[in-house]
Amino acid sequence: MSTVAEAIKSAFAGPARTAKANDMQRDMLDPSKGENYHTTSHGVKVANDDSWLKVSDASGKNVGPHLLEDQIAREKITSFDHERIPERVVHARGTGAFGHFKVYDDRAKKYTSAEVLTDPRRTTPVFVRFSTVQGSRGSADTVRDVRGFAVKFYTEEGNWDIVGNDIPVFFIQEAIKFPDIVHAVKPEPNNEVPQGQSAHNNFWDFVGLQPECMRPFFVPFPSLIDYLAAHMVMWVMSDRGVPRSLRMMQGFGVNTYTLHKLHGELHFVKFHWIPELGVHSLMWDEALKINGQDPDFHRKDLYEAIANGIFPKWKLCIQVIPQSREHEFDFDILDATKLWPEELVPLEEIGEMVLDRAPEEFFSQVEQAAFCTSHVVPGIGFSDDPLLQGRNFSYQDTQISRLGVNWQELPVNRPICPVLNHQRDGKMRHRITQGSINYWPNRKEQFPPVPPSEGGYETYPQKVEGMKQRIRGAKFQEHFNQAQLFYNSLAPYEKQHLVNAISFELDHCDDRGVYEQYTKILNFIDFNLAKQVALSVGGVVPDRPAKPNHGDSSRSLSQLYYAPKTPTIKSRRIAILVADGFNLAEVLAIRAALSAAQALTFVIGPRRGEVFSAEGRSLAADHHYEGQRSTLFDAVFIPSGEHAYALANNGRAIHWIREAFGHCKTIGAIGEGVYFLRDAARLPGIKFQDDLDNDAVVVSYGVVTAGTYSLKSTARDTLKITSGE
Ligand code: HDD
Repeated sequence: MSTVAEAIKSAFAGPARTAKANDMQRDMLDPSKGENYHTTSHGVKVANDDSWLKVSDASGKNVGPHLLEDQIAREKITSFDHERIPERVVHARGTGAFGHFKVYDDRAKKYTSAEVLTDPRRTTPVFVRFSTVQGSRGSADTVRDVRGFAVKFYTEEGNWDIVGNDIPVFFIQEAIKFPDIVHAVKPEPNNEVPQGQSAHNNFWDFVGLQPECMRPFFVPFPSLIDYLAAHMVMWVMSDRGVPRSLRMMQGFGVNTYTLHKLHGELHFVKFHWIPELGVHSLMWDEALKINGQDPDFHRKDLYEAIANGIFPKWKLCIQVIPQSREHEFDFDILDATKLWPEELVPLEEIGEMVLDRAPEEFFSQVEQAAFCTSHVVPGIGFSDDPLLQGRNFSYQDTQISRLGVNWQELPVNRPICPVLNHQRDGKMRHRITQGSINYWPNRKEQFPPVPPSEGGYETYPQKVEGMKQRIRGAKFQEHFNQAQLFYNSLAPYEKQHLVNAISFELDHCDDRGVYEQYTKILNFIDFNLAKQVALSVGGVVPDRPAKPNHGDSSRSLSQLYYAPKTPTIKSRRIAILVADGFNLAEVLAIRAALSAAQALTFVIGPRRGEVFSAEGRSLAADHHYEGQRSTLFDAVFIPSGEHAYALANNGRAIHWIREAFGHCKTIGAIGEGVYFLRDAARLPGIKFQDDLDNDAVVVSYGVVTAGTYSLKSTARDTLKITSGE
């Protein structure tokens, strides 16, 4: 067996899903095991880690300055001074987790030789980093923004990265515009405002100030100026911009890649991740409040689910177009501002990814994680998608400035398979390669290239012919058809949320020219949309559409399409609101039933710690009413018992329920709990029956269902607390 084969075998020894964990073990320190004392970074034991060396008298009184001589203090301070690395220029705020990926079968073999996509016996370790785009490292999680969804597969043939987002299209078509869109959306250069949002003049100026769209639709000459963002703006302003959880988002590779095998036809491909739990969002009001109440809401939610063994799962799907059909569509399939409607190119489900391990140390495993679109493995390649071509340059480059030229040696980034080449030196080189050879060809035949038939990466031999020009094709210059398609595909309430979101953002622009201009652009997408937004933000109210809406829709563009076939409350956070005097039996029963359905329950009481039931038995409240507000939960249950009168006299408890109701949370109550809802919380628009004794109610989406629900039956029957769509 060759050395390479041996190395692969030993790296993957044991269960393959733990291969990356085993690999990182080499660099891991478990402080609870082995030696336990303090040393300098050069290994000398430290006798005093609390005082800087200084001059004092015999009594210990300080009589002189600190001494520069203190090598121990100097080393500690210098190390601290250099703790930070530059944050990512975009996607600075993020979190991540490890897991594994497996294909269901070998159906993708007709397209590709990539074994990660075709060998069902393999389990490939993965690391996924989720992020927001605009804000800095310390910004909040639930801002309105695109979410990054970057997946690193540690395959036996090397690392493969799908550096995607939770939205299938991008703002721009050409990488050369990336610095402009990023500068426009990021805080403005004069005052560094705003943080964690796109609601400011520069962003809306950039996405609105594009002269072409004001001309007739067909632009008869090649244009260098973009007007492309219309489609993606619709997505970000929709509910997609405020996900309920990172675990409830779709992921998209966005760019068009290619699949190929030796001597086969080239296929264009788009990658999709579909979450097991469906696609769900926060309400905007909720998101705004969570930003203040718990800015780490998303990262905590990810780790909470993993810690409770409810591992986030996504299906990997592909859309494939053979090269021979490239020009059959009325959009260019290499244009990253366009999606491939599923009605035209169906999704093929090929595998599943599970995240089951949180990082042990954030900095070394998440902050230092680095992705490159150019990292592909044999059988997967690039297309001429101009955005992808530019990205392939940009990522490697940015990693060098963020982490140094040897960034691929860092534990989270290094492949599991052997890395054997003649690249050497550079800052922070870790590996020590023995011997005198560092070039190819060499007399020892060390590290020879590998022919494609034995696994060497082969670029698909594509025929190319043309003129060198800075232009874009005609199909690249149509920007509104798919923006309309997206808008038309939304449910009425999703459309309303979109109107509200754009209205919020434009209201934050104080330059009249900017918000007036964007309301004009909306009229190229939909007349009603433009009218509603213009009326609320003082924009230009149109009297007729600037472009007729074609009326087409695609059902998979609404989040509703992804509701799981069997409704689930797995991992949902359910609050049980109590005061002293509650009915303990009901609380225990509902807790048991909800836990059986893998929901997470939290008792919220007047204080953290002991609260007392009607019989005087104690139960530990996880939080108090002020500590954790309704925004942090998916549903709430109020048991019966005299405690309801205490709740009814507590303004915060009333606010708790009213706010939950306002955010369309499911609310369940029994007995006196129902009186609390009816007489104290007075949920608007809800009619309760007159006689509610011993009854239970569920209020869901403003509809009340009364009846006697059994607390002993199965979790699904119990109060029918279901996840909100
Ligand atoms: Fe990018 C980071 C996704 C276009 C240049 N990008 C970055 C991350 C994600 C994406 C998820 C965070 C990776 C991580 O977690 O470390 N970017 C996208 C998508 C795009 C896209 C889906 C469009 C299809 N990006 C894009 C272009 C360029 C860049 C056109 C430059 C020409 N992106 C970068 C970057 C970043 C980055 C500056 C910042 C940090 C990093 O790369 O590692 O190089």
